Amino acid sequence: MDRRDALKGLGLGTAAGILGFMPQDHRAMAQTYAEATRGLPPLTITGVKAIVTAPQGIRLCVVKVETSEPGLYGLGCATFNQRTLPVVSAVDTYLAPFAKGRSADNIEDLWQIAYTSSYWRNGPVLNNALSGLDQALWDIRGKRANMPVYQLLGGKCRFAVDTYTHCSGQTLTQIEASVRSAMQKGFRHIRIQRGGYGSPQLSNQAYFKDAGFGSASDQVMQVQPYIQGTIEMFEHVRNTCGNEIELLHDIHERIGPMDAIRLIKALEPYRPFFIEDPFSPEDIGYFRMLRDQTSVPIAMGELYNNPHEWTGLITERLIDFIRVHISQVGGLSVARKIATLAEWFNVRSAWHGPGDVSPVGHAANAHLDLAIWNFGIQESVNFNNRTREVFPGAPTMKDGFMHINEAPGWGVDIDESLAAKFPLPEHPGYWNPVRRPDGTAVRP
Ligand code: GCO
Ligand code: MG
Repeated sequence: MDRRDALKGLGLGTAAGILGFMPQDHRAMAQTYAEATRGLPPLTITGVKAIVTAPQGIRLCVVKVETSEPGLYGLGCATFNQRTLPVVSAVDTYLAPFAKGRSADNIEDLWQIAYTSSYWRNGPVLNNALSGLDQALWDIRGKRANMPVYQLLGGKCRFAVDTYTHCSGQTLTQIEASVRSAMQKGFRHIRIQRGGYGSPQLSNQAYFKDAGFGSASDQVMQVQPYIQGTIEMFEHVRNTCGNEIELLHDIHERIGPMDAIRLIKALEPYRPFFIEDPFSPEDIGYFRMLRDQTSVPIAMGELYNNPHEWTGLITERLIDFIRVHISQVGGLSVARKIATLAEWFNVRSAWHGPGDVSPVGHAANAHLDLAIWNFGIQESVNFNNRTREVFPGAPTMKDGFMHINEAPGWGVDIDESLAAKFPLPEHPGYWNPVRRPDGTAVRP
């Protein structure tokens, strides 16, 4: 036998050995696993659908996942207020047939294969659809285990979720009154804004309108009046409401990076709890420059969809609060990984929690808030009665703390027939254009 035959023989022998070992023993091991888990009958997904409703005029989207166990279903938030209908299509036309018949037990596996089922990924529409499926599976898992989801994540690190509320006004006196009212309600953290984002009411040079550029409904926003007005606002609130209250502010990416750095440095004497969205996601490269120039804590993330947007900011310690919108990053399964990564760099949570998150999504925020050590602060909820009737068990507020409904899963349900009574508004939900005096579009 020559050398080549010998090697071939060895190779074939080895291959046969491996193959011979694998199928038989591997199948035997799988059989053992199935026997070991026989107590829990395998649960399969039998239905996935998007439910849209607008009890507060904001477009909410929730995904309902039904299972092979009669009556056992889960809910997940998939709310993308500005593009709701593409999310509905992503759920009903694509995710539903993909997920039906698959195991409802293996959440991470289903998340991973659904994530790549579109090949192109990490965008807002598909991430929201994925979040709806993911959060619904966590809801089901909690109901099956007869535990609130935070218990599945390791139990509580705090008795309730501390929150911040929004205060704003057109004038300093109005803002002060709003802050005093919030303090009386027990809030210890207050976001202060002078009018809308970028204080457009302080702008008066809408030259583009005189020139017939853009649309009459486009809003003008000048940089310096906003910067000066914000500094005045912090000074006034500190002078009138004291130094104990924690003050937050959202720049909402309305000014250029160097203007944002200048503003934040000017606010340092007023001790902001955090300044949010100093830059657009496209200007992520400025965070290091900001970090080198000020100790003001920074929050960023509500506009993020792609892991490359948050990973570096966390691992390079360039922000203090990670503020992703959990359904925009793909659901609880992603947010808990972000929280775990962030803990090692002492970056704390401040999940996005505005009106355009469903009560299911707010519950997911709160369950994760309860279970992680590196909790920072949570944007508070402000549901009207209609919303609470559509979503029984929605989180509640008391003395500035958010409380969840201590029930299996998220503790939030949906009354589908009532939800149908609050259809989406006709208007598609565009974010209206904001322009500089010369008409240049401002990133909102
Ligand atoms: C916040 C956000 C919101 C967003 C809104 C966009 O900090 O809560 O900036 O106000 O503007 O969620 O739809
Ligand atoms: Mg914001």
